[in-house]
Amino acid sequence: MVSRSSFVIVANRLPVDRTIEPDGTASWRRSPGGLVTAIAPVMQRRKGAWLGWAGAADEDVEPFHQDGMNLVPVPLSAREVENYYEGFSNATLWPLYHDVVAPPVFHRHMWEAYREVNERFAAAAAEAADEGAVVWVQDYQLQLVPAMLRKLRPDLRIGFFLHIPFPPVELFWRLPWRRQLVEGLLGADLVGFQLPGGASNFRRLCRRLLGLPYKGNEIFLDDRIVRTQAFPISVDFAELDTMVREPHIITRAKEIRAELGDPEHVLLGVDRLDYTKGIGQRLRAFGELLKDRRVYPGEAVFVQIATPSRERVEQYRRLRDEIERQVGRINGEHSMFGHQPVQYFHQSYDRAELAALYLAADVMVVTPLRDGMNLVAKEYVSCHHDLQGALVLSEFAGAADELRQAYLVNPYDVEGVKRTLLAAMRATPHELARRMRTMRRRVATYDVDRWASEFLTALET
Ligand code: ADQ
Repeated sequence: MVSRSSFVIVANRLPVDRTIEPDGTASWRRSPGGLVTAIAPVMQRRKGAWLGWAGAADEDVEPFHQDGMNLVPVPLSAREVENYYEGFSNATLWPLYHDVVAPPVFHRHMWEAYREVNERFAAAAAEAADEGAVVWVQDYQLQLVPAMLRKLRPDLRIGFFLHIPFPPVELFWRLPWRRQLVEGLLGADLVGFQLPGGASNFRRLCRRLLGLPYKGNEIFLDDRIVRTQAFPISVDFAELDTMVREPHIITRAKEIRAELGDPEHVLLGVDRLDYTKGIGQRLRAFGELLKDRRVYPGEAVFVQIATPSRERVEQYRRLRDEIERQVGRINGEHSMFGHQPVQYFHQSYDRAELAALYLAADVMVVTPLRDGMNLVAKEYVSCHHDLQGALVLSEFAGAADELRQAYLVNPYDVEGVKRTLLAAMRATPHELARRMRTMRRRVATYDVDRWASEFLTALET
């Protein structure tokens, strides 16, 4: 029996990863990432509970305490991981919500698994929440939970936040289970999106699909009102800003540049290896600049960090092969002894190493074909109190709404990306400082704490 909490987070994953110590014992470590950092203080204050999958299939883990949070594991079988997580969440919803940049699959057995797992999360949340508690459901894997939970526990205050884009009606319409998903979300009192455009797509959809009237941010159901609103997520600005001033990070950034052969320009990409991130597009532009002799090998190095991601999904395996072939081709054509123009790493890094990389990079290249927000862009800005460094940012990333002073690009326009990369490499320190100063003001003000507190204030009033 779990003790009941007045504040409950429901997310696909728990905010901890299991690590195996050298002596073979297992322990839990808090996962890196803004969501946990932002929510942890609220959790500690309110004796909160966090429900989510612990990360291993076919395993029952008892609820446990970590960093002042009650963690409640929700089990998944290997089949459910395959059909609910890799299947319906990542092979149906993910591509559909990202402009169908890859074709989504529509399979009934995956939908069934999605529905069943959502039921399980809703039942677990109903069990963990105290009378009148606030429950905050996260992201596209759990869109049915709000309505399922309301049915079990009408006394709760339910919020939902979607971390990825909400697509236009014309794309969403393809989904055979469109009605169930929309009704699932409407179980919440407040549905949050990254951008106002996502919120208005959702309201239009509710009118077209269910004939529901709306006015401003509010959708009118028979017996209640659902609020829809944008809450652009952000990063822990202060943490990064402090970190990059530490001597060991500064030294590490210098080391990285030296290890790369002290080129004039270090360009950097940091992404999960995902087909929405436009990694191929940016490499192609850089490769062509070398080929056209507008950039000389030795003058610039492109460091691409690609975190392993969803490796059991077919499209991701193919993407990895494509990117690695592309890197091989560019390096094959343009390397010199002791110098490779593209340095590619299919690895994860800790926060300190990432901060040193951001600090070392002259040009941060963020070119998703579609992205809910993109935290990497905001992390880079947080790391440049020196007011140097250029951010090249896709118009299709949510972050472009706020970071208007970035070098904005259309990632589908290769010539445009090439021109913009050159402009970013050749900008004067004065120009860089002008842009960076404004972007930093924005991220410092709207940091991840503000995101969480604005959402919760809106949910509770
Ligand atoms: P993601 O698609 O995962 O997030 P992003 O917002 O860029 O994309 O966040 C990635 C995070 O992982 C960043 O904090 C980054 O530092 C970290 N990371 C990336 N590569 C890493 C590596 N090699 N080693 C260690 N850490 C690495 C989804 C949505 C986004 C939305 C976020 C938050 O797709 O649009 O911004 O959720 O809502």
